[in-house]
Amino acid sequence: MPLKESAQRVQDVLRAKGFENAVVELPDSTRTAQEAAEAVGCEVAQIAKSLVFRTVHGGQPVLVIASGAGRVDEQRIARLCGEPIEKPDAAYVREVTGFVIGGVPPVGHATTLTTYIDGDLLSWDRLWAAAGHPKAVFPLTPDELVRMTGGQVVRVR
Ligand code: 5CA
Repeated sequence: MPLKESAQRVQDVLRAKGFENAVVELPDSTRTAQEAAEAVGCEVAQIAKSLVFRTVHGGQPVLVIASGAGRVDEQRIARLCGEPIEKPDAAYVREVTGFVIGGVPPVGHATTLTTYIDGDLLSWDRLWAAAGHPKAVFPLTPDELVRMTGGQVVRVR
């Protein structure tokens, strides 16, 4: 089965960056971290979820790649950004990433996003991230996540 166009775009970006991780499309929804974990059979904490924020004053997009388990402390991210942040609407997420919520991947975005990675993700051998579509994901190691995004590993909670 060929991948959906948006999932294929993620696969192409991975390959172009020199990564061999394979995007898989599942019959069930992987829209939320919980659904993704059930669909691939892993712990929710192994899901690398992509949360987009916007800095209030600078209007800059910020990507937080967080473990699917637990909440991100927005105050912590704001401190890292040096200014308050807010949760943008779905249209903004689509605009800056090029993907719909529930499918926002860690790489391959339409614009450059300042990227922070949840340090909790580094304790797993294998993670799963969204791959451009609410039914598409790909497996990766924490090391690959850091290398492919160039993100800064931080404490987010
Ligand atoms: N495919 C799954 C797991 S790989 C996934 O993408 N999960 S996620 O958690 O990374 O993406 C959903 C996130 O989008 C939510 O955690 C939430 O922060 C954000 N979100 C959901 N609804 C909205 C909305 N209406 N506006 C802005 N952000 C939203």
